[in-house]
Amino acid sequence: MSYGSKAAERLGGKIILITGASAGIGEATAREFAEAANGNVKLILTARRKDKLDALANSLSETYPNIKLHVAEFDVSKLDTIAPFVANLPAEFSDIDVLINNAGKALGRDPVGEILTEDIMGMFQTNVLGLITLTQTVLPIFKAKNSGDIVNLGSIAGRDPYPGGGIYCPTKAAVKSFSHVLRKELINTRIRVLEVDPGNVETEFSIVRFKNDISKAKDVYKGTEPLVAEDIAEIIVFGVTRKQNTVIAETLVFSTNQASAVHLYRNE
Ligand code: 8X3
Repeated sequence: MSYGSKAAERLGGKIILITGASAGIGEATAREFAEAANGNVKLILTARRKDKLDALANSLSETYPNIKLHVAEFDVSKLDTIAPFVANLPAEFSDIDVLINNAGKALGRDPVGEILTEDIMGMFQTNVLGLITLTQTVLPIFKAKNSGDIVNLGSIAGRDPYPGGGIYCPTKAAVKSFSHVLRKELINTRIRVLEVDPGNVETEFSIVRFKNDISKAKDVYKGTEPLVAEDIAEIIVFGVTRKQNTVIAETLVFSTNQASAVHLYRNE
């Protein structure tokens, strides 16, 4: 999507750190920022799957020869690696301007009482502890220059908890609560906190949730016209490219045929 010259100007030369950039919303957001800035950005692309990040970086460099990219294998759930990762960023990428806390996952839909401990730990470790720790680590950089954007990926699950979401929903509610606290604590700064809460988005999300059971994953979107990663990426980039005095604090994003976590119109 074209955001026009204002957006390109506002993004010009900014350093943007994206977690979970190897696929889905993270990857689409990287592409969207590159396009909106016409390549005049510095992207720090992080995820666990380095091969996918390399492929994304190659594709971005081909389209935007002027773009600056730093690709790093980085797992936000490994909390003790976060501070060294940020401290050891190459000088050209160290003064981060925008943090996109995108990495997150759902594991299973088991009812409470039957949830695997490893799934509980996995979701909290990435969605909550990783997000909080990375934000805490980057925040001093923003405070030092009194500017910066934190974009937290929440979910309809954080607003409208549903059966089978005994852990995923609370993790996203935690993201919402954390975002609120941050926005209030930073009220006397020029640091902006944006939270984007998607409904159903067809990405690897459900494949991960159902542990590679493709047919179960496909059933989630059956008969619907779900959002795709690019739809959310457009909203993230739109938010970040608003005037400095404007913060799109919270955005709930559904496909046209979704009205709550469980209200979905299926044309079948
Ligand atoms: C993803 C949407 O409805 O599966 O965050 O929780 S949902």
